[in-house]
Amino acid sequence: MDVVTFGEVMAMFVATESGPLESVVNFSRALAGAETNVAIGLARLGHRVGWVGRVGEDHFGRFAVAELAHNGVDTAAVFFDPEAATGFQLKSHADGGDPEVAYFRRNSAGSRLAPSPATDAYISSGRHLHVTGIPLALSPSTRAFTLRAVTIARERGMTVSFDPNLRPGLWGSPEEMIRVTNDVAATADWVLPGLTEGRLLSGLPDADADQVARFYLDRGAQRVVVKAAVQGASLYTATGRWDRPIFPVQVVDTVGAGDGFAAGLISAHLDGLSVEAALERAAAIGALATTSSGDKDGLPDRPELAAFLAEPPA
Ligand code: CKP
Ligand code: MG
Repeated sequence: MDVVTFGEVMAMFVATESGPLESVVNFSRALAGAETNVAIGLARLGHRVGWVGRVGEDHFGRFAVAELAHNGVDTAAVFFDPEAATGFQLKSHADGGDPEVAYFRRNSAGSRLAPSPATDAYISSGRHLHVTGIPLALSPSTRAFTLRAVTIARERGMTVSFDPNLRPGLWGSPEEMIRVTNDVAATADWVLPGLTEGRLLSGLPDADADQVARFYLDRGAQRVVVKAAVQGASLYTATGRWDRPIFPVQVVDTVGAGDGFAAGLISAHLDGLSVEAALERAAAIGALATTSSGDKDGLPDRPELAAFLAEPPA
């Protein structure tokens, strides 16, 4: 595998009309899960990528695995759990702003992911490990899985990217979220926080991108990319800073932009691109992810990416 990632995949029902979730009548079925979004983004670009997780032995579990396989993600390490159901979520685009999301994932099959010799071996088969903060929050066993995966990657000399993906509603307390997330971020080569996430995690509520980056560079990160929504993103190393504006696309839904961005960065790393070209690819895929209401539907294949970069929106 070029890339291995893991987490929880869910069915998602996206409102097909606008309004608060309690009023919406019609929904369309899609797939959700930050790490599966990244995996699909990479697979569509032709990289060999595997996702590790648990789903229920149920309709949503079969749907999720079929959808991953159809998109070219390796599902050999996905376990069908006979004792728990696949989680799902609802999403509605009320007028403007970020969508409203409701999770139905407590005690789900995905939250029962736990380390095993088989998953250890599977993770070892990768060159790069992509981690997000969500499995740190879901349950003690998914947290143990995350810590184990990072340890294996470190032992094997794999590169590790970490997207904090803070979901305060999934954590016991903000203090625990900040402490555990920063502990894992300190073990990664690349840390990819949003600016708002970085302010919360650094304990510097007014920090700018430079200060957030400094916080993680001081803790051992090789690269920090701070994503500041419409202000664009900045990549930092110990010796430099590169700024990248956003591509001005017609935004339908911002959910999934961070995952598209991560897929672009990892893909550029695998292809050996320059920092500038890596940021351009990340920004392009992040932008394309926002052009559809599903979290992964806007993710491009190679020809779509090339066409977008050849004629970017002005
Ligand atoms: O940070 P992003 O907007 O890129 O992440 C979106 C995903 O996994 C989405 O698919 C959702 O299901 C989730 O993050 C989550 O668990 O919140
Ligand atoms: Mg995110």
